[in-house]
Amino acid sequence: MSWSNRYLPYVTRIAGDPSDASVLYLGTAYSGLFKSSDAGAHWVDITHGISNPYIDGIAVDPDYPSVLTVVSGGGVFRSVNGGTSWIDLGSRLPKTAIVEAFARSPLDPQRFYAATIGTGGGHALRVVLPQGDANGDTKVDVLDVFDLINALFAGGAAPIGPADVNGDGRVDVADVFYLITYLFASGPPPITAS
Ligand SMILES: [Ca+2]
Ligand SMILES: [Ca+2]
Repeated sequence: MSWSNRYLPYVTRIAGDPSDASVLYLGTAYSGLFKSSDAGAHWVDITHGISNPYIDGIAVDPDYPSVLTVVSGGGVFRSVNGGTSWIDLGSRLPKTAIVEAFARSPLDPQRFYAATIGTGGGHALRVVLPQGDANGDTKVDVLDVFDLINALFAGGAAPIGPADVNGDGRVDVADVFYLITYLFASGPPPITAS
């Protein structure tokens, strides 16, 4: 959707991609979430998959800018592909909380802080990714094998999620084999390094 010469929805949040100044995200009250890839000249509705169009908070991951975590009236949602698709992480905040600010911890990629009114004070949320979830979409499946191979051998970005599936402290080709064996040959499940 382009809204030039149209009614501008009530904007609740705006966020930018720290690695690309032309990429912007805009949250609105009741009209959903929009993305611009040309510094605001055009906007695309990327709400599909977010169950409530009232956008309370947007956190663009400072280390992985294609990872978005969004709070809407329907709960917390995560995208690992810049808003193309969304994973419902469930409602992790008190129902009465109204989020005023939402950000990822600078130290822990899986921890988020929400400042709220309505229940007072702030809340910490933790998005726990299972071991082996290399692409950070909260599931362990063949997409993680592709993500790992891409990162290790095809110049792709480092895995978003915990990719040391054999628990030896390194992410390398042994993890690819371990994950394939687990997924397709009844091998042992990913090991969480202690
Ligand atoms: Ca995954
Ligand atoms: Ca390993």
